[in-house]
Amino acid sequence: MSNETTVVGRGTGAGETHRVRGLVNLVAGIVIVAAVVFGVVAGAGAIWHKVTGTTPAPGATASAAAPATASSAVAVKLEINPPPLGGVKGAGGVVQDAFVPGSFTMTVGQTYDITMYNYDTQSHSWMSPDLNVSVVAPAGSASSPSVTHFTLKPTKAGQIQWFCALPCDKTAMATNGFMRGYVTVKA
Ligand SMILES: [Cu+2]
Repeated sequence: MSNETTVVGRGTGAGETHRVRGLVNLVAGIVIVAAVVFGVVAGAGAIWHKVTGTTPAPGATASAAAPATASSAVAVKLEINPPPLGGVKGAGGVVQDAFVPGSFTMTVGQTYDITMYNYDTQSHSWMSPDLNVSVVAPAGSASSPSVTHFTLKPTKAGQIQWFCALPCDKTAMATNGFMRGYVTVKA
């Protein structure tokens, strides 16, 4: 008895399920077709974008070849607490931690090969987010400075701040020309 009721119930349910399933299949079919069409269009768009993005214009090829014959990197010597003072005299004649030079003039597009000598017995760093540089100068000594190389290439003109990002001489860290300063980049 309970079996028969179950069969009737199942039959009715099967009919409804069939209609619903038909609708689901129709919707699914539309979604799949739409997805395929969209995928093909998007794929073609991506390929087109890639091709146009990597195809150099005749003018671009000519200008890209120019830097190869341009002047090479300019060497810059950067010293931290150089002898004989072991720093630079600040306010009141007190010798403060300092990078020498503390300010620079550079040119857009020129590469600078910087050699940093640290005569201090603690580390410092030369950091400038706008120049995309963050370099640590490990501790050295007055007789044997640590030597660190890095390059930078300014991409835009302006007054750009640099600073030592490691905790050191508080006054120097707050004073331009000591543990912070500016790079004047000319076009
Ligand atoms: Cu410092």
